[in-house]
Amino acid sequence: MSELVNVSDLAAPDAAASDSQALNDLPNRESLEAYWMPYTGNRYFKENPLIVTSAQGCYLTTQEGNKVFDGLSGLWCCGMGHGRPEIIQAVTKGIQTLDFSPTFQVGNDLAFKVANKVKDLTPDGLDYVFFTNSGSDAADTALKMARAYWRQKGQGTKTRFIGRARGYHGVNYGGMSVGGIGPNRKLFGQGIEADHLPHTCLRQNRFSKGMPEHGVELADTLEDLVALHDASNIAAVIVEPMSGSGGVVIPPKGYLNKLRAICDKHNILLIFDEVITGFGRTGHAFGADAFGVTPDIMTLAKGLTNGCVPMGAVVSSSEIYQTFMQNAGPEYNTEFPHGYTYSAHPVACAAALAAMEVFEKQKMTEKVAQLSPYFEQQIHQLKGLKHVVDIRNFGLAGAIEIDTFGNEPTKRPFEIFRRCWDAGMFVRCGGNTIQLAPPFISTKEQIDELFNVLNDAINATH
Ligand code: PXG
Ligand code: PLP
Repeated sequence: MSELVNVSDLAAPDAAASDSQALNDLPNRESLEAYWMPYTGNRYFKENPLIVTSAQGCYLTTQEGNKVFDGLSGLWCCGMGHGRPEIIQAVTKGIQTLDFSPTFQVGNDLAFKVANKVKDLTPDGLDYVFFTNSGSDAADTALKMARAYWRQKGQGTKTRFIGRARGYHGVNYGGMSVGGIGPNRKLFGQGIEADHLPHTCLRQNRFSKGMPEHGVELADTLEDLVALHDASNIAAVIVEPMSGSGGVVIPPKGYLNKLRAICDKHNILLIFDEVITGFGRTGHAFGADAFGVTPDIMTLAKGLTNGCVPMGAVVSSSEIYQTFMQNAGPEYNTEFPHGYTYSAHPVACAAALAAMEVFEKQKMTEKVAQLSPYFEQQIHQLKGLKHVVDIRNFGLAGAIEIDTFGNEPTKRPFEIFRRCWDAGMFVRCGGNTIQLAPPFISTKEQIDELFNVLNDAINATH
């Protein structure tokens, strides 16, 4: 927090005043009813609400005035900490200058700057940037881009997608279909044509530090799917270089290189969903840099604006962009009939430009690279605690897999999450795991506190 300058003249009218206001205004049960909360057990929540009213640096402040360390950087999105003055200033100025401008057939000046900056930061070969509102929109945009690309190449039968078990690509129909987390799909009926590679959480990889040794051969299952469907029917493989929501699943050594090679051999596009791995989380700018493999298409969101304004992006190779340009007829024709009202929203662009500037100037990747060995050492101290069946980590991301209670895999993680919150620590429960992604600006003392609280919470859980 020490590096943050005073924001009293920029930040929300008066954070202290709004906190005391909130204290006088604790919600009653009825006032919580109308909000149908996302990915939440609404019935439990509304009887036991957790409500945040402000945030600064690494801490959230609750309605009751308690400080909670943000051990997941929001939802993996505020790696650089909350309330960054440079970003607040840019957003404030941005909205005063241009609140909205038409997005189709007209561009706003900041959009071009953001695109150029994203192009500069992402690996060579990823050169064209299409904007979306979220990671889910980015995933669906990438899938549509892949199908349309092949169609324009005269290979319109290449429509199938291959995702991976435990993968998460957001909640829209395309992303849901290629995703591999059962509970996210089973209520929603027919999706789009997709198969799934197996995940790489092998028993012999348990308690690996960083990239696991075993499992490179699991990439060969892609050959089996190619044999089943034929490459002439497959548009793309989509994976997170490192799965986040699926429980921080780190690619085995050599695995992503092998996926890349098999995709090249069969003329299948490779899409990396970098919504979580983008912008520093791995100790490199992108997962592609961390693991040394470049995809044909990359999706981004979250860290693009440090979470403060919704925005996503799809970054494509020149070959893909040029294929659209060459096949659309007269120059005034739309080449990609796709886009959102809020694609490249000027306020989001202002946030993204400022966030990327902070990301570079404050050397965020170096901060992560410096802190992650300590994070690794501390997270593995939890080995041996009751209920702990696996611990995985990479960069400033980690997961602790918790033994299933009867046939209720999510029960203990949920209990641990609530216990941690009460002790001033936000950790995420997802499936049978506790997930951690502390802010890049965390101190070693804060990491210690995170694991002390977690240690006690796990011990106290039945
Ligand atoms: N792809 C990946 C890899 C993601 O992690 C999305 C797409 C969807 O992004 P939007 O912006 O539509 O949510 C995500 C989002 C968690 C958690 O606790 C993870 C996400 C979202 C909410 C919670 O693991 N990931
Ligand atoms: N539904 C209707 C009726 C619309 O008019 C639009 C956009 O014009 C949409 C959905 C899509 O909204 P968005 O562009 O914000 O994704």
